[in-house]
Amino acid sequence: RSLRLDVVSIFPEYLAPLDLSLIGKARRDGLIDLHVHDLRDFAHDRHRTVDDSPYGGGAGMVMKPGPWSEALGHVLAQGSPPAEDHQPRVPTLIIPGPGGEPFTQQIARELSEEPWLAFACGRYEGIDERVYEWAGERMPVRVLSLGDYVLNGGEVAVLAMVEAVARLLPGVIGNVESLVEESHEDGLLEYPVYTKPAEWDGRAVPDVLLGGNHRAIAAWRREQRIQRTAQRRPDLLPPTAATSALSGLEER
Ligand code: 6GU
Repeated sequence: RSLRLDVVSIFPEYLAPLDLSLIGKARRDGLIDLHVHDLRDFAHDRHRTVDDSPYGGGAGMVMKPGPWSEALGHVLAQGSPPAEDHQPRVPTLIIPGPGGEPFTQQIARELSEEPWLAFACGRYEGIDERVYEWAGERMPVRVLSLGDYVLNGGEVAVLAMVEAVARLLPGVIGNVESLVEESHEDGLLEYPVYTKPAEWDGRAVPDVLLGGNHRAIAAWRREQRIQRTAQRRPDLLPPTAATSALSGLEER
């Protein structure tokens, strides 16, 4: 089974990195079937116009609905071959945007279990709201944000989301163990890692890691994960009483 991906953008070249590295290998191995579409191919005027000024005034330009419905209609039509049972198959449409639901590891997991994902990359001040309605009447739609900052368009977000999803597909990452012992898979950040030499620049690798006491190493790593999460991402931890108990810090 392979994951079909369709991406619609006015900058299809922005998606070129998906030819590289692990994702490129997954495509060559047939695990990912990626199709990038140029939104301007679905604008039929001389200048291939995809944007216009906002009704009601305001800064910037808004993406016109017509090219979007044509592009998404094209994706729907030439998408997946008809299923055995003749049930119409549709992609889940992801629209990246800073106003979306936060994209998390859990969402990456959910998306990695679907057969077909489409991505609509907005630019400018956004896409005409009626496109969300039109698409929502035809396929599941999720508006997803990478975080609380603003990018110029959805393309970089699609690169991040496709990478997060693709590496969860069976066969994309050789070492399956490296997938479970990771930040955000179990709610704690990762422990610090070290390699040779045992002393470098006057800095020693923590003794416990050189000792070969696997119980002690596991306990040290767990403590490091809790400390690190408390310091950098306190929002990920349960309320403090529970945390102190977890960490063995409670007063006796
Ligand atoms: Cl998903 N898109 C855009 N345009 N900006 C963002 C974002 C997405 N996530 C954070 N900022």
